[in-house]
Amino acid sequence: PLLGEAAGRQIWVHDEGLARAQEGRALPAFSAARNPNASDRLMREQNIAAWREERPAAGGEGGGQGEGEGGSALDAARRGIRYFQMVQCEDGHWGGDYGGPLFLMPGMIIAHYVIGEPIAGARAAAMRHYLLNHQQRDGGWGTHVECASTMFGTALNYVALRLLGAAPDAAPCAAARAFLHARGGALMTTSWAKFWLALLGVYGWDGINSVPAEMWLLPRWLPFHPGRMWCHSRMVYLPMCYLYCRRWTYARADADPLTLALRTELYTTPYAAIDWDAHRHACCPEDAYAPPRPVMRLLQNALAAYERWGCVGPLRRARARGLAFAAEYMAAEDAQTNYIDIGPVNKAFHVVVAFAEAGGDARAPAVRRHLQRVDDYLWVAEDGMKMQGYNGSQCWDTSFMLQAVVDTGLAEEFPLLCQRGWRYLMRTQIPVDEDNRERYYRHISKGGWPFSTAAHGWPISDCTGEGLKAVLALARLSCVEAAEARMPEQRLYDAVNVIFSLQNEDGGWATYENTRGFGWYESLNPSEVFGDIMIDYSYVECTSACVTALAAFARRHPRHAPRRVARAIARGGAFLRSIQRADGSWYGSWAVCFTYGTWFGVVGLAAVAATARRPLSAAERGAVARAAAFLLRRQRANGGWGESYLACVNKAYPEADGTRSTSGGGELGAGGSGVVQTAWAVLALAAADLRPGQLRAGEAEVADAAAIRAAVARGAAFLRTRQLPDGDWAQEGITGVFNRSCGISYSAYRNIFPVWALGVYARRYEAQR
Ligand code: LAN
Repeated sequence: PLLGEAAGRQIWVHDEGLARAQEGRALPAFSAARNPNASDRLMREQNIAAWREERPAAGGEGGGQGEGEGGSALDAARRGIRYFQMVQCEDGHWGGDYGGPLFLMPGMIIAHYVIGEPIAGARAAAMRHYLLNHQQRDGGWGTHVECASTMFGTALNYVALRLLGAAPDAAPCAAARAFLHARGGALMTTSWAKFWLALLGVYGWDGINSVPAEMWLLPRWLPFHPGRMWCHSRMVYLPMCYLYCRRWTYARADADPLTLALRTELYTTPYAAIDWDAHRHACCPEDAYAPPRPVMRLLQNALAAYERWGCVGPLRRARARGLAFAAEYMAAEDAQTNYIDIGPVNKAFHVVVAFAEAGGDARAPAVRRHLQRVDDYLWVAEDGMKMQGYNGSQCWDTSFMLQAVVDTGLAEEFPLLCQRGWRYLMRTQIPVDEDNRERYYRHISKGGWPFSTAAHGWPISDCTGEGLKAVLALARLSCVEAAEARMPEQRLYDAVNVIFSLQNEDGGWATYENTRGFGWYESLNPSEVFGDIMIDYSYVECTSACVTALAAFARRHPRHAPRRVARAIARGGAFLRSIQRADGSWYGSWAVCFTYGTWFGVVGLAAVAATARRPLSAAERGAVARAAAFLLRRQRANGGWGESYLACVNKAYPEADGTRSTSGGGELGAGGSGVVQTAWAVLALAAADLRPGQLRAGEAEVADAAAIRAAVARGAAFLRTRQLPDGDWAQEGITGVFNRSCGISYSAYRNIFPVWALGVYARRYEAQR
């Protein structure tokens, strides 16, 4: 049953009439060669055009652009909010382009093709536009928009382009084939790409490593069980096991001229002569960020033998039972998420699974429901139509923006913004646990906030933390109190309960669930391209978000479970200290990179002491001082900080001061600085400049207070020089990341974090000048 909740749903509809009226109008200029990140212009232009309230005067209040041209940092923050409130959607959320990965859309295109509903018309044209924009000079595509070409990106996007109607002898196709053939053809792409090719019938199933459905029948108490995996890996290998065990293949693969042509185009040797089994482990070395370990290869070889000889008698029945459970599990996931599914990979696989389960009938209700929810993943910007990494980042962006606005002290100037944002968070908090949740390895949900929408419904630890903080901050505003329904206290307690329940034994918080498996699971990581995906680890971001949320909650509701709150916070703080790096930084796993992690680390530690109403301990102060010293060392000559996604890949802050690092893309902004990283560093340093109550008696300020303040002022000045006249900032390099290696766009970050940093700077420092 579809939930009525539509808030946050972002879909693009092609308007034939409008398209005809605009024919000939130049598309916004876009050059992936200059910067592969689109600045989300189409959505922003539409929302701004629909804005009915007062518009900011050109150039904004308090003078022109940049520091030194008059106006204060607070004015700059205000201009930033005035601009960004026009981008807010009516239902209260911000969101935007959540593209970046280039390995997602091909799966969706293949899924449509194999169920007999190929993508065509305007949609296909918009997707082709995107693919061509992101094809690189060497003919290939990266795994995401900023990285050098990979066999993963190229094999998939080549096939996607062909399925969207490109002719094989068209120049882009010829160039892509040259890239593929020079590296051994599609036999050398990655396992996930091969899987899609096998579904399409242009790769042999014997060349795919086994994903046995029997694994779901293992007893739950075993140290290894797929139910203990990180939910994203679990939910990808679930449809894979189903499709693999059925060796499901596009029915017309042997007769369709297009698949027959692909069988010759993708390989350097005749298709019929390929020894598939010999290529199960083959993968181009450039792609292999996390090459499967020897023990996994042994296991895969044993499973290959099992697939050939062992799957008989009682074992056949076990497979059938495993398959039946997998089908039931996927149906439950579809129902729980309103057919959105947890992410873009299992979503595309489930389209095929629903079709297979319906005996190849594309009119079956489950298939139709799936197709209705494809649009949730598609996004249109000036670089074309893309598939996003999620059904959006609505709740996450909104929670941050609302906290930023409150922290500028300007919130009461923006009642509409606050009221709408409040309503979005109220509607998006998840009201109930999933039915039968234990059978499907689901954690509790009631009281949590998701990353995107209520209809998606998977709660996440840090989204719950940020959502709770935003709600607590807004509840005190008179513009919200006067106009909006109060949030029942019980709903706050439910959120706190979700946070409690997600704390791990190590004191930290992971993403969606507790850490259920063990570190050695990583030696069973079959993905080749993604690192640390097998279990849900504790992260600095999730831990800090939960610690600071509990601290904010305790300040307003000191009588609710005070001892439990205090203990959770203290354990969280100890965990944060335990994962600080020797150089004083924290590694950011979900955004780029050390500035992000360090911001979370510092504000987390500050919250620990604040809740205990004591000054920071010597250990905490030492940790904060080391973090500050790290940031001070990393500030660039122009006053900013800057990292590209390569900082996450290499686990090192980039030294390069150039605008582009030399190996494989990676955008750094002007003089090596970017506005988003600069904002995180400013926020982190301002938090590291401890106030009297945070210091021990007798200490007036931290040792390097003067250096911190000077650095913060230069950082804030940098943000102001980069602000555009309308209050926006230009889109720079990609700021999000996942699984160590893949960049993902957060196009709202360039507005949210500079506003936040300027606001904090203005209130804390500017007032005193
Ligand atoms: C996300 C998006 C949100 C993100 C934060 C909440 C920001 C983070 O703090 C915790 C991790 C989380 C929830 C996260 C995890 C990995 C996701 C789901 C993504 C980056 C969005 C897309 C990505 C997903 C794994 C992409 C599909 C690819 C696979 C390898 C399955």
